[in-house]
Amino acid sequence: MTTLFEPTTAGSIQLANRIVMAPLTRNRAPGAVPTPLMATYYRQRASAGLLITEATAISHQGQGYADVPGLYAPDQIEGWKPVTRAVHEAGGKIVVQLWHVGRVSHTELQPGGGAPVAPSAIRAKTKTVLIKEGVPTFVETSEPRALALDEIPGIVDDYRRAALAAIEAGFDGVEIHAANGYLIDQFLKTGSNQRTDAYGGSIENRARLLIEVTQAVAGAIGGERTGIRLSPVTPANDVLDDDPQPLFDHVMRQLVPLGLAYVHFIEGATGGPREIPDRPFDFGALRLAYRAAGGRAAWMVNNGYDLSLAERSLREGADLVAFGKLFIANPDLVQRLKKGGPFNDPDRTTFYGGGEQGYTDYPALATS
Ligand code: 8OZ
Repeated sequence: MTTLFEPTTAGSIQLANRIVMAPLTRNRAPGAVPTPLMATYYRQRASAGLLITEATAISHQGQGYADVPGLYAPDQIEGWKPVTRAVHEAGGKIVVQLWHVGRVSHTELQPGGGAPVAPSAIRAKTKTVLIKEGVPTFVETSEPRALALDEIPGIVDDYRRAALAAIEAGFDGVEIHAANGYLIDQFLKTGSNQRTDAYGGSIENRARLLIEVTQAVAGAIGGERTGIRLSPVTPANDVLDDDPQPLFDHVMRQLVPLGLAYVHFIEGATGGPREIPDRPFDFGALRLAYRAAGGRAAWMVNNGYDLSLAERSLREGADLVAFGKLFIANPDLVQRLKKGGPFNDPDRTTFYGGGEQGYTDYPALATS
C-alpha cells in the first residue's frame, strides 16, 4: 500500500502528499526579478505536497547564471509575492531554495566585474550561462579568489537576511542549497577546499560554513521552516571529497539539534546515475545514524525516481520524494502518478531560458 499520496508534515509545514517538486533552474527571471509567468508555472504545479523553487541567489555575489532569480533586493521580494500567493490560492506549499554559487560564476555576473569567490583559488572545470546578444550561451567559469576569513560572517548574514526576506515574500520556509558543487559544497569537500584556517582541513572545519549558515537561517525563521539539500557524491560542478561518508555523518549529527523541517538528498550524480562506481555511498546507513542520534527531520530523496522506486524508498524509510524532470513536463504530476500515467516527455531545449514554450504550455490530463 503506497503512502506517496498521504498527507504528512515537514517541520511546521503541512503537506497534502509526499510528492515534492525538486528545485529546477529555468533562467526566466531577467534582471533576477521573478515574473508573473513564474507565478503561473508554480501555480500549475501546486498539487505537489511541496514545491521547492529554482535556486535563488542570496546576494549579487551569489549569482552565477544569467536570468536566475534573487532574493536580496526589494523588487525581487515583491516579484516573489505573486508566486507564493498563487501557490497558496491553489492549496499548495512552497519554499525557496537559497543559493550562493561560490566559484561557479563569471566576472560578468559579479558586482563590479570582480572574480567569483571560493574557499580556495581553484577554478571549477564547469560551465555557466551568459546571455550574449539575447542568446543563452555556455561559457567557462572564471578564475575565483579565495575568501578572506573576515568575509565569511557577511556571507552567513546574507543567508540570514534572505531567509527573512523569504518569509516577507510569503514562503512557507526555505531550503539551503548545500549541494551540487556550489559555495557550501565547495567548503565541504577536499577537492575544492585547501584552506588552512578554521574553515579548512578537518571535517569539522570544512563543515563549519554549512553549520553556521544553517544555524543563522534556523535562528532567524525557525528550524521547523528550514530544509537543506545535500549531494554527498555528485560530480556536478567539479566537486569531489576524499571520504564523504564520515564527512556527511558529521554534518548530519551537527544538524540534529537544529530541528530542521527536512533534509534533502541527491542520490548519486545530479540528473544522472544513482550509483557511481568509484564514489560509493551508503545513504541508508546515514539515515539510520541520524535517526539514532535523535534527528527527526523529514527525509527527502531525489534522483531518477518513478512511482515504483518512490514507493520502495518510502517503505525503506524515506518520508518525501522529489521529482525534477517529470515535474517540468507534467504540471499535474500527482494526478498522473496516481493514475499510473501517461507522462509528457520533457523538452530539454527549453529547460534554460525562453518564455512560455516548454514552461507553462505542457498540457494537464483532460479532466472530463
Ligand atoms: C542546472 C543549471 C544551472 C544551475 C543545480 C542550481 O544544479 C543548479 C543548476 C542546475 O543545483
